[in-house]
Amino acid sequence: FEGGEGSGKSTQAAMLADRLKSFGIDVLLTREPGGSPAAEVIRHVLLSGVAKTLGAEAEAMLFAAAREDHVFNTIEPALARGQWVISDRFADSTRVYQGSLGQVDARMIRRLEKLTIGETRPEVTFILDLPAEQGLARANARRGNDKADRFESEALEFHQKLRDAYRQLAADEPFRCVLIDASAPRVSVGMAIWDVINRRFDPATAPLFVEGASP
Ligand code: Z5A
Repeated sequence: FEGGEGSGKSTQAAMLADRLKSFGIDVLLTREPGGSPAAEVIRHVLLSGVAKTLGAEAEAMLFAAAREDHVFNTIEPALARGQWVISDRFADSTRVYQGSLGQVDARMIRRLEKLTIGETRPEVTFILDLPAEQGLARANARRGNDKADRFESEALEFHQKLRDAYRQLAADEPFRCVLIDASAPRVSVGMAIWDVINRRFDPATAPLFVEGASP
C-alpha cells in the first residue's frame, strides 16, 4: 500500500489482511520503514528527524538500509513459507519522497532499489489517492496533541506534490499500480481493493492455511 499522509494505508492494509485470513490464507502484514527489529530502529532515527540535516541522499540510504533488512529477514522468509505479504509502504515511497520530492537522482534510487529488493517486487501496489488537505486533516485528528514527525511537519505544498508524484507513478506503471479513490468511506475503499484482489488472485481458490500445520 502506498499513498500520502493519512490516506488510509494502515486501515486498508489491515482490512485486506483480515479479509484474506477469513478465506484461510496465511498473511503477513508488515510496514516500512520498519518491519524487522533492525529496521524498526532505523525507522525511529528517520522519523525523529535527526537524519534530515544529512540531506535527502543520506535519508534515501537509511531507508534503503532498513528495506534491505526488512526484505531479507521478514519478507523473503515469509514468501518462502507460502505467506501472502502485505506491506504498508515499500520501495515506491523512496521513489516518491526521496526521488520526486527530495530530488535524489533517479539512477541512485534505481541502484538502491536493485540492491535492496532485487526481484522481490510487489505483484500489485494500491496507491491510495486523496487531496492532501483531506489526508492531513485525518492524520492531524488521529495524532491529537502528539508532535508531528519528520514528514508530517512538511508544508501543504509538499503533500500536494507527493500526491502528484504518486499519480504519475500510477500512470507510469498502470498494471502493477492501481490508483484507488481514498476519499470514499472506508468500506467502499476496501471494496474497490477487494475487487482487484479477487480478479487478479482469486483468493477463494488459494490453498487453505491451517493454524499449527507444517507447510
Ligand atoms: N518514507 C519515506 O520518506 N521514504 C520511504 O522509503 C519510506 C517512508 C518507506 C512513515 O510514516 C514516513 O516515512 C512517511 C513517508 C516516509 N511519511 N509521512 N508522512 P508513518 O508510517 O508513520 O506514516 P504514514 O505512512 O504516512 O501513514 P499514516 O499517516 O499513519 O497514514 P495512513 O496509514 O495512510 O492512514 P491510516 O492510519 O489508515 O488513517 C489515518 C486516519 O484516517 C485514521 O484515524 C483512520 O481511522 C482515518 N481513516 C482511514 N480511512 C478513512 C476513510 N476512508 N474515511 C475517513 N477516515 C479514514
